[in-house]
Amino acid sequence: MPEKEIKKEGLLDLYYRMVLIRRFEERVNELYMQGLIPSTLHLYIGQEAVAVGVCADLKDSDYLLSTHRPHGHAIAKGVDIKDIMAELYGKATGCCKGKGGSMHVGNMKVGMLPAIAIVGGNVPIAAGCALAQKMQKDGGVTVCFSGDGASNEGAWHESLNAAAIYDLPVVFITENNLYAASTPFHLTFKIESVADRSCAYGLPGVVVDGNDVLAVHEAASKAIVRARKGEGPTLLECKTYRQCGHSRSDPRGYRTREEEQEWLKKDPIPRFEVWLKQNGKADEEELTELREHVEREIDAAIEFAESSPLPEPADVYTDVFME
Ligand SMILES: Cc1ncc(C[n+]2csc(CCOP(=O)(O)OP(=O)(O)O)c2C)c(N)n1
Ligand SMILES: [Mg+2]
Repeated sequence: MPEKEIKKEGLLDLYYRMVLIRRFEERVNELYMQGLIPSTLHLYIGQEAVAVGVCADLKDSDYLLSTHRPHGHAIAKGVDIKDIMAELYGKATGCCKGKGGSMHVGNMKVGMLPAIAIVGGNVPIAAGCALAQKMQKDGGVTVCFSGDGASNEGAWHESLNAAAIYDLPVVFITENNLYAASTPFHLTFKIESVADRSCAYGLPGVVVDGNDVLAVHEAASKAIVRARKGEGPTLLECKTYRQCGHSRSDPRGYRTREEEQEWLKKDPIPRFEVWLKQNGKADEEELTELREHVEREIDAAIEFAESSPLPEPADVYTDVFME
């Protein structure tokens, strides 16, 4: 693993955030299976190193655009897990007052636009946010997460081209988890990497091991610095794997159990744990303490969501249409 100069506290924070995302989703999945959470879920389990590595250097004033798989992005950007949990329960205290649900979590106070579930639909909006930041000269950066599948949408190409010609302060992150729902990467791409497309639009294309949080962090930091300096956008492709099905009730017949086992060996969390210990950055006691802290935080979030009220019927049209 490459090591960007990160102090011990920062390294432990990377670990803590990845575990928080993982355990949040595992607990949410249990609640969903018990019928306590309505709607649907797209779990981010296995991809945590991408969100955490990218967001570590962002400020609340920087923007983040997310997808139908947004819990990890939201937690990494600093959206309070109580607000996310309440949103998943459809409660009035949720980050979208219970009207968005899983696929639209976000909070502008920490720079996360409510997530957009139209595949590729967030990418032009990211370019627009970055154009605003450039015009306002506020030094802000936009990061935009999308999947391998999204990079076959026309809007993705138009947005990268526009961002490149205007040198916009945006980092496009492709989370290549090898599948777009049930469609494998190799059936929809004649090239090895999505990042190879960057040369068509004149921006740097970088490929990184998306299950290595330090590698992601190092690559994302460089792209963010470049964007802040006014040098333009970067396309950062993180090669990763979603460990669960695409969404609820996915029997995963389009991939083999052997392939899944191979990727489990590269699970970003145990991998980073080993690195932390081998490099004398943390011992088992410290990591256990962090994990216990995470459980308590999630317990509190569930309690908050369960004890919160549902939205009032009279508020059904509030915040829905532009006044
Ligand atoms: C424009 C559009 N087409 C289809 C869908 C249905 N859909 C939701 S997620 C998804 C797959 C997206 O794959 P990818 O971009 O690789 O993201 P991943 O699910 O792997 O995170 C599809 C087809 C949608 N939401 N929007
Ligand atoms: Mg995908």
